[in-house]
Amino acid sequence: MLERRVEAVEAALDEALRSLPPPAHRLSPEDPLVPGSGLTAGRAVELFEDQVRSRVLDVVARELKQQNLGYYTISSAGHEQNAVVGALLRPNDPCFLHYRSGGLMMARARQHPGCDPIMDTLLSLVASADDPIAQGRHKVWGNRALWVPPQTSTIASHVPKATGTAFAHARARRLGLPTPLPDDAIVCCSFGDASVNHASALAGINAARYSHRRGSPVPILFLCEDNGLGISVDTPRGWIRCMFGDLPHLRYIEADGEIDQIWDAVAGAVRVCRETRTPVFVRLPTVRLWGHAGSDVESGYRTLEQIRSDEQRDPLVRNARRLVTTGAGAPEDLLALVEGTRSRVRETAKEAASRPKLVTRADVMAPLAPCDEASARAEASGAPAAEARTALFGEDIPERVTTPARRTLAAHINAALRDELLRRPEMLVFGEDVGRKGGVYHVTAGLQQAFGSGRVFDTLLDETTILGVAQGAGLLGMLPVPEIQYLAYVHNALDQLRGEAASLSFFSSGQFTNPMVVRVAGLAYQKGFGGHFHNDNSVGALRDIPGLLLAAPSRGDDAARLLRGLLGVAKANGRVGCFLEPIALYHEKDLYEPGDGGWLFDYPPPGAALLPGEVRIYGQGDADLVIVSYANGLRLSLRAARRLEADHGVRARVLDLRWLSPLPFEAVRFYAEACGRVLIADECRATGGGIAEALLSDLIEHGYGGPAASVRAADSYVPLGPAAATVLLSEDDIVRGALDLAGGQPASPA
Ligand SMILES: Cc1ncc(C[n+]2csc(CCOP(=O)(O)OP(=O)(O)O)c2C)c(N)n1
Ligand SMILES: [Mg+2]
Repeated sequence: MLERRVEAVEAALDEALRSLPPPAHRLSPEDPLVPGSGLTAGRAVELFEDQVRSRVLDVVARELKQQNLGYYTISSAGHEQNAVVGALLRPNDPCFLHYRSGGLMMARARQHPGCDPIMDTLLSLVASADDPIAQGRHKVWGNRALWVPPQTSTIASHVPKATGTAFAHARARRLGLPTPLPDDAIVCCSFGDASVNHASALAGINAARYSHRRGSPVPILFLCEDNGLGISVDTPRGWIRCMFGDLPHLRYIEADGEIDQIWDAVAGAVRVCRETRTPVFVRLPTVRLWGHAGSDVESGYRTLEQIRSDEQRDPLVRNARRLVTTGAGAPEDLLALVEGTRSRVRETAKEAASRPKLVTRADVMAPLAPCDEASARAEASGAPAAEARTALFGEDIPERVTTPARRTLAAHINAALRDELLRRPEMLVFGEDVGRKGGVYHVTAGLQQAFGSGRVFDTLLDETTILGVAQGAGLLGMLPVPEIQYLAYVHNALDQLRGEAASLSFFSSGQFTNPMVVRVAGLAYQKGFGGHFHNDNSVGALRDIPGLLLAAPSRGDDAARLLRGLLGVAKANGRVGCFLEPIALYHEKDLYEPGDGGWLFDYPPPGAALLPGEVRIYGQGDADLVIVSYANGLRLSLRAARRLEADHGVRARVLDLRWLSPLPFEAVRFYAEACGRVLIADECRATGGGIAEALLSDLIEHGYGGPAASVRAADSYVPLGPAAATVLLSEDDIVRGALDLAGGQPASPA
């Protein structure tokens, strides 16, 4: 049935072109298609060609699938009027595209003589390693030269970063920072009519309006390709206009009618966006031909009459008629164009199908997590100029400060951020309450006063937007350091990290990157403030993200070094990193006894940095076991180690992992072998973080034969008040676990 629909639509176009009478008069290419329109006859014919290319690619995608040569059949058929947008934007206006924006892509490629969009699309359809954007990792619209970053299949997830890119471009201009784009560039973001209801889309559109309301330019053109359907569910008639047609801080334009009317409407929208730097929403009515995708049996939820009635609205037939009746083209020429495109695309498809595929795991994963250690170390170990530091810190150069002699973790992070902001003009710090208030825990206190509200700023209350801004800023060459106020709220916007930020390099073969260091305040043990959401002790969702770096300091001086390391790897290798700051240790001063000041440390001067894999070991060689831990658990382990020695004569070394993803397996193996017994003290909930599991299985798989065990938090949400201790990992748990392992006496019961 479906194939017959493809044939029927193809035949209807041919039939229309064969039956149209020749034009009464001919326009020259420079003539307006109709009097008063900005669309010339020549451009209109080019547009038609772009649309036919897109259409034929859709047909051939299905043929390739039937021959088991292609892997993707979601088509742009019926959406080809979006080519107008491709023609009216400049090739350096970044585009974040809907999967049906094929016409737009064809028209855009026309502006770049080096591009062969037919071959590029076919290579993507057959998942060839020669596909110039994803090398076969996904079928996407994407092209480095055309400023089209690849999009994932997650509908609407690209909207926050599109807004972020528009925002970041304006912010760079305000700060006088260079970007790869001209000053008057605008961003385009297309999506479907059902996708617009998604939280991510609403977040992105809201953020654009909000920023505009606050006086920040946000030059973004939202393009809603409205076919009235989301797979099988129809969008209520008039819904898009009703949702977006009359909103402050968003210009709304309908681009409907004949091709020249669409052209003039879109030209107006682009002009408003470019000149006024305001968000503009364009609704482009379209029709969906041939179901959602090749595998979708549309007749299961729509009648043949409905399907046929949509086919009557084929934009290609409408445009062909307009070209002929206006005199822009002769029917036989347009028919020849269609037929010529069909044979060209089919020939090219044969060639594309013979091109190589990615065959090795190494090739597939090459762009996932680039790590050039030398360049990362060089980046991480730079220092601001001495005079600049004197101007910033005055007498209080952090490593020379005598009173207070040493600093808490929060103060170390604050000082390290200052040093990095000082030497990196492209670095931005932003999030909820980070500016005027200086962060809920005062970690960013004073940064806005020192570096200005252009570089250190409060965002609206939406984690999705925060990470969208980070992606946009990273994409344009800045070094964003967004803050997520609590670990629990990362989950709110996890897709922006998991599906988008961390996957960009993979799906663009390393051609686009969005370096960033996401600061996250997290983990448990806060005294006097609590409940689960401020004491979330699971990092499983972050450790699960391919290519994401995750570091968690246990002490202040390491925090400064780790932060520098993450920034270095982000800057040099384009990586996405997460810096998990243990809230309960932010202001902790003591290690063993109240007032001992054992958890205050000297500030490591700029230049001292830690890269992935670098761990810290406490204690001397000759020990009965090694306790492996991190963050709060590390401090608990040091306290437990002192009790083990004093009360039981058991000598423990303590290893600080520092890096939770990737885990420093080799170091753990080394110290496990050296000590002969290993206890993992994992403060994450038992099955939530995967740290203890991963380390223990790695030891077994690598032939470690000695005793090994773990102590972990309970598999529970964290309750309020003192009851929290019932589910969290405790010092007693570590002592007991160590004694069990070392064959000693159990500690006194908890
Ligand atoms: C977050 C997410 N949920 C569900 C899907 C599955 N899905 C793919 S396309 C689609 C419908 C999208 O409709 P619309 O936005 O109108 O775009 P259209 O396909 O009609 O052009 C759905 C539900 C998805 N890709 N991503
Ligand atoms: Mg739709």
